Amino acid sequence: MNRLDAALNVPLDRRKLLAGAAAGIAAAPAIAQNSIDLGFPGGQSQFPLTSSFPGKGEMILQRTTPPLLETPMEVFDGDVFTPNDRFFVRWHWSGIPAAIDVDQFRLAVRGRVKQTLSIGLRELLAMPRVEIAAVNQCSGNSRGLFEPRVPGAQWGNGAMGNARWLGVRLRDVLDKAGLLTDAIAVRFTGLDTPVMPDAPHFKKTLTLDHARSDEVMIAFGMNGEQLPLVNGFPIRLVVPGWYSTYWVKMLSDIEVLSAPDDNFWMAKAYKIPATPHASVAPGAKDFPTVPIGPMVPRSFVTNLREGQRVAMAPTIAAGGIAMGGDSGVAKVELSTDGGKNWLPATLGRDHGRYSFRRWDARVPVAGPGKLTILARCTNDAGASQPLEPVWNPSGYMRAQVEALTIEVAA
Ligand SMILES: Nc1nc2c(c(=O)[nH]1)N[C@H]1C(S)=C(S)[C@@H](COP(=O)(O)O)O[C@H]1N2
Ligand SMILES: [Mo]
Repeated sequence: MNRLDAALNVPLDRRKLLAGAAAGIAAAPAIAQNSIDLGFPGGQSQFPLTSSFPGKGEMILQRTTPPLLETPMEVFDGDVFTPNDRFFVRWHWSGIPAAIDVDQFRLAVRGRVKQTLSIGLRELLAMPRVEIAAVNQCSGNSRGLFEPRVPGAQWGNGAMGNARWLGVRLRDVLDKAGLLTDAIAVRFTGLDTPVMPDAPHFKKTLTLDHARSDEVMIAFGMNGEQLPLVNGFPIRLVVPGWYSTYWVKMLSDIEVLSAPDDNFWMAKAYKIPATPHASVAPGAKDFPTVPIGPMVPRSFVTNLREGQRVAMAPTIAAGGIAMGGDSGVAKVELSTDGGKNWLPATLGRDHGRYSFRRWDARVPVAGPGKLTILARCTNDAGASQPLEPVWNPSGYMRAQVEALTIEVAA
């Protein structure tokens, strides 16, 4: 048994320990000692930091129940893979199991299938495995930066993370059950439940073709370890290149459908304007919408903070991360003159098209005073970040070129 197998088999024999560690999920975290300013335009942008959630280090506390925890930006300067204990957390409903009995756990595969299945974890772990590096990003990442402001979780840029996901192809699991000829879509549900009895369970659906693609997987490993409970232990759906609303956590039910899914989470929530960059004029209401889908390119400076003072020098080091969305990072360029001239950054190691990619550059400094750095990513499909702000009423899909201003000392 190799090291990874050993690591991933641990939970099968240690369910008591897991239950103990997970007990904190429903408890109110201790009073935060420190806070962080996320730099939102106008209004409150100070958030507490907390280390009181199971399996998590210091995180930005957006909400306690159900947990919304954001990754501080400096974490992304460390490595292109986000440590599991700093990986962001988002749940819609607070009925989240505080422990999973790994011997009892079953994944159901039902609906328009030849044979209904109830798959245990040991069976899943024994299937052929795949590993993919992929960014998990909330549709509403960076929502707090929208101008005018929009309702919803006021995330800074840290509702995203990158991991090596290890698991089995969804297609292999579907093929075990066998699909009936009228199957057209696949719906996913986790173990979490709403608190109000008539509220809609969180359910997301992929078309059958997408569900059967090479990349879509059921993951039980994350950066070489089991998933943290709050990131979906024991298994979650991973949909590389797509926003994480589809990445159903604590996956327990796979239902093959013969008609498009009109459940609340597909038909009403997570809809974006059917416009370029999902952008409409602020205040617009009546526009056609589509369910959110693939991600788009983004890039972030991670080695400098907004407002940071640096010593005068001919050039200064700027570095950060970029993602291509649903295709690889082709280039990252920087501008210090508001987007008139762009200089290329050097790209770091390529971990695959769905991964973060490190970039580094030296930007010229004209003289003392404010210096605004713009970073723009273009992906392998030729899509690039717009300079104009993105706006829609739900605060989804922010992807414009971000500006970071530092202060060069005289
Ligand atoms: N079961 C379940 N899965 C879920 C959700 C949820 O509420 N319940 N939220 C989704 C959303 S909107 C996001 S942003 C991601 C967050 O993944 P993470 O908590 O592992 O970072 O989980 C997705 N999967
Ligand atoms: Mo999300």
